Amino acid sequence: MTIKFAIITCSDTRTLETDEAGQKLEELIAEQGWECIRRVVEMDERPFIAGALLDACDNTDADVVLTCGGSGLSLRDVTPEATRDVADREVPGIAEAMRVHSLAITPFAMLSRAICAQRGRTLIINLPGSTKAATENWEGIVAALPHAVKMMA
Ligand code: MTE
Ligand code: CU1
Repeated sequence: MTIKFAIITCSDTRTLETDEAGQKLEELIAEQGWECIRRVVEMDERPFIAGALLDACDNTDADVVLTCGGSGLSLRDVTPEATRDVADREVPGIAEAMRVHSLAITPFAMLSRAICAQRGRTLIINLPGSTKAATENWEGIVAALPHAVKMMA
């Protein structure tokens, strides 16, 4: 079963070309035999991120939208808030699993405010912004994604 992904990197400083974590997520998706249909970079502005989430959920056939970055404690970090703005309901277990997995690697994992949520038949997952952290969080949840997508069909 293929899963279609969109990636939204939330950063004031990155561009598509310098978005190393987003590029790494594309590789991790391809490794599973899945498909990335879109990758964009948005500034850390809540309405911009919410708009990009709405567009990816409602105007593409992405099953899963990954955000990358903006989930920490800096005052510019607003990705979880933008996610909540567009969410129908949260899926807390996915964020819990990311933090459980990540806390075995670094205590900084507790500083993630990431959430996961559903909008219609699309799952939104907040991942952290560094390449290392995004990769580790992905590894903590990847096994459950096919069943999650199957349930939303
Ligand atoms: N999770 C893992 N597995 N590895 C990491 O290095 N970094 C943490 C956390 N989660 C980290 C991690 C740090 S330092 C922060 S600030 C938060 O993710 C939020 O990251 P973000 O602001 O880039 O979204
Ligand atoms: Cu941090």
